[in-house]
Amino acid sequence: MKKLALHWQILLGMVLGVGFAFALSATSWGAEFIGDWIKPFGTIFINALKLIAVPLILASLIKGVSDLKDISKLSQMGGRTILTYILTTVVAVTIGLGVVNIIKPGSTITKETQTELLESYKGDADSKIADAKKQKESGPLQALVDLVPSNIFSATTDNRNMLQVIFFAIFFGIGLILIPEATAKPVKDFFDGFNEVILKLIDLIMLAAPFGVFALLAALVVESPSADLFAALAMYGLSVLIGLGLMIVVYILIVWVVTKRSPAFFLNGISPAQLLAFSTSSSAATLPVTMERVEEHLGVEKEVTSFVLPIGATINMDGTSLYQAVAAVFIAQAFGMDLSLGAQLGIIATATLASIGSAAVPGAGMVMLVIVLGQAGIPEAGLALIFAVDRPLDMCRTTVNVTGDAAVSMIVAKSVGKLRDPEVKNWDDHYKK
Ligand code: DAS
Repeated sequence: MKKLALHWQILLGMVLGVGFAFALSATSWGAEFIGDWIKPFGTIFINALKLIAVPLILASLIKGVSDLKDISKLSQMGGRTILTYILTTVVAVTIGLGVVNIIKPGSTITKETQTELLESYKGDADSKIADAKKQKESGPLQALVDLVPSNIFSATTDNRNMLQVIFFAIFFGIGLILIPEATAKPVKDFFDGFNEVILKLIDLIMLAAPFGVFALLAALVVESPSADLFAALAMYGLSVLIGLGLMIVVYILIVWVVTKRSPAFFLNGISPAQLLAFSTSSSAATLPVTMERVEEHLGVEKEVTSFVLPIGATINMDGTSLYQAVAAVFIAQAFGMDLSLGAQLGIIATATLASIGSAAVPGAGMVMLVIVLGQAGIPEAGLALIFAVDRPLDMCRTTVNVTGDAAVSMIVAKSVGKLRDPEVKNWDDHYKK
């Protein structure tokens, strides 16, 4: 049978996972069975992807930077990348504020549901508030200090330290540019080969993708909150989803106008990474596939993908910043607070900064939301109101985070003349390589 294109394989795994979980939810033992015997395979799949994310960043970034030959190109691309990321994040937060002020989901939540949520999710909210307090207590330059790892091997131990790995890889790549070409060549060849091996490992892991997402979605269905909670928070969830949907349209339009690539071309190229982001709720776990899709199906040269995408996975979280704007105003509305325009503009600034600080792992956006709430004078305990539906919304905002990274990498590539016609017309050609 002709091999199914990757996004159909992933979609099939997702649909079967949801169907399987719903079928078993009719039994008394279903949830436990899925938790004990199915969910672990989803965890293994995500861990395998994260396992290769760090070596992939190291190898591809060191190679990408050292191929730049001179440092001025590095700062040129770096400047364009960071600026474009900040611009798309500000647009995302503004869309979020627009949607939540129009729909006003906070006015639809009843007092008894509010009380129930505040009580039942108080523990969860308190732990996120404690995490955020730790982050706030560190000085204003802590994020800068955290950028430089004291030990590269400890830096590679946790995906939250991805920025430290990126810093080391760029630093090492600069060193390679500055030493004589003859001495640098064997080192660059090594990282070339290392990169090829990692890309092959990605292919192998992706062979398990349908089974991995099957397990992830089955686990999600059995762990999802009760239907009445979804109903009570439906307008809030809808506000986030409308905002995220509008952000995807913005990306498609920007890519269409700036790079002349059609919406169908863009979505067909990035959809496997989007589906993986949706299933894993982790930009870090999705990064290896995002890099391969953007490079081989969207035509962005490696020296751009190896630089722009790892940085994007850590600091460019447009979906998260949009969600933080909607959540903050929703909580304010639920508490009967009328936020001034000044407070809402303040949310644009803090949500943009907060999404940069969010780690590329599930639920990270929630911790930074406490910072946004604090800055806007909104009760942080209100976090409990949105906990119940955070996981499905995390899946959606992570999908937007990854889509934004891909769109920006195409725009940056176009601006430095590194966007080519993709060599791989479809995923199968890649396997034949
Ligand atoms: N799940 C995060 C990510 O990986 C985003 C978030 O928590 O909002 O992008």
